[in-house]
Amino acid sequence: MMREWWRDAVIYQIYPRSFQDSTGDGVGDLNGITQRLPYVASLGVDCIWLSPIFTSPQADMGYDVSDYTDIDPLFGTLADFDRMLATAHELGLKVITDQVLSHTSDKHPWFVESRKDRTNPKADWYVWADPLEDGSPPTNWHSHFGGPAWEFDAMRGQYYLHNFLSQQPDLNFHNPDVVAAILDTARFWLDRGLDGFRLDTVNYYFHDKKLRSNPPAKRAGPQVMATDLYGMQDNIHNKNQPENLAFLEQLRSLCDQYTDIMMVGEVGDMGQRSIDLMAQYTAGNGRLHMAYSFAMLGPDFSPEHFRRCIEGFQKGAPDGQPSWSFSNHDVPRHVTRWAKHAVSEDAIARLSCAMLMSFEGTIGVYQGEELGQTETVMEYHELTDLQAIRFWPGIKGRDGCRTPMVWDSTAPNAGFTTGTPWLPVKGPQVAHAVDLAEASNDGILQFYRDTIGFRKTHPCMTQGKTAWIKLPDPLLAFTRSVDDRHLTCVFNLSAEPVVLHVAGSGTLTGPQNATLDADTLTLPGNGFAFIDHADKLKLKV
Ligand code: TEU
Repeated sequence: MMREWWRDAVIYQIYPRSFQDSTGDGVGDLNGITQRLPYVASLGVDCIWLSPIFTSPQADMGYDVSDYTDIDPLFGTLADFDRMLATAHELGLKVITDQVLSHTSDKHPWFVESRKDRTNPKADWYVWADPLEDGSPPTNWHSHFGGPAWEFDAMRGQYYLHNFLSQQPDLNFHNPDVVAAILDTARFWLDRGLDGFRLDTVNYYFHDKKLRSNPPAKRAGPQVMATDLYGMQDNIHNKNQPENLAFLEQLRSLCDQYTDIMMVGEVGDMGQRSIDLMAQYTAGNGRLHMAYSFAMLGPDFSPEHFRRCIEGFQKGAPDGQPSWSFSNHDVPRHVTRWAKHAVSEDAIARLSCAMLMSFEGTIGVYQGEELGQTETVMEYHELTDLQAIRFWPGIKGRDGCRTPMVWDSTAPNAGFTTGTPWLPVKGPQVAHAVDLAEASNDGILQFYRDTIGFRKTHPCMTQGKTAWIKLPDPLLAFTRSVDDRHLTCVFNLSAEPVVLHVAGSGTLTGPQNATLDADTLTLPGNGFAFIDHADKLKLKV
């Protein structure tokens, strides 16, 4: 069988609101994306993932959909979408969209009808339940964005479930009509020529039909973005239900009626459980093709952590495919997040790129990451993310990683818009603008291009099996091998230089910043090395 395209892919995430505005309304759009696709292709990536572009009141920036089969006027029209898709395909880029199926917007006509009374045709399309005797919500479930996961609706005299914002009511997947309607929306996009889906909150589709309350957390886990109560309970009844898997099998069969479609699911959970779930959701060949992990989106930058993520997944799902990212639209950008381990922003940007591209699995790059972009410092009055507004200043929210792409340091708003940008464009970010990066042949942008190119041309970087090399902190090292070709990858996760002893013969290859002198490998702070070798190679500190 031909190796599937997505296995070796680098997927570039575009956050459409912030990529390129073509109308001057301050919000990015599809025509803006189309205009910038040659830049995206120039990075050497294989696929773009578009955060939601569907009709939406934008309470959660498009993750609250009110029409699954149309484009929000903010972003353009279906014709603009078709043009964008055709242009991407001409450039050799696949396109996947973010499908937010677990919940809709409270403005979706399905919900508008559902909330009217208890007998309308959509009455059972959402998760409605009576108040307890004392008027309190039916279960103790917490919303991921804080507070109870239930909102009382006076019109029906009942509560509805929302695992996220109250503007995002959860669909009732136990209802076969809902499942059929959702499958229809997927068919709509596949018929238009889309290459696959990034499935938002893929483990939240079903809830416990018996509406059992969650037990208290055994141990309050480290949350990437802890909200007030969410980590306090073991969220076993509002998500991760076995029925999720059966639904994914249905969606997969639909996708399999088309050619080369890929489903990557965002498995929202923390710690080891997220790794176990990723394994479950990709097991066999009939569910997700790939699981998108949160595991590397947190503060942990220890070699042990990266090893546990990758090894844990491989043990749990030997045939499954993980998708690793260091940044996305929900977490602080990694150059800022991992700053305390950095020699400089530049050095940590290079080290993390070298590491990420060498991991076994599919790789995700978030727009701006290829410029070494940093988190934007936000003022309270500039916030748009409802989660941030609610929890400020304890949680700084997600606006700081969503500020506009910076294209041209000499243009107003760095060339993102001629109008007023929906989030501010600030000096520290403009310092990373594309025009400045393009003017230098050894900046971060060129480094991403080179490293992605290296990954593409060195079979060990994509297809190599990973064998771990035990070295003390702060070193992360492994060898990736295809037949008798070996590539040893060594990373120094600290700001202090490290000297290693090498037994065996090898040569440095790919992007370089270390020296290999006879049997001595010297890594600067945040240094890395790729060593090609035919025979065994031993590393010792
Ligand atoms: O995120 C799901 C999710 O679980 C995140 O809230 C994540 O846990 C958090 O941001 C970091 O721990 C997806 C989307 O990526 C996010 O933008 C949406 O707000 C959310 O779903 C609801 O649709």
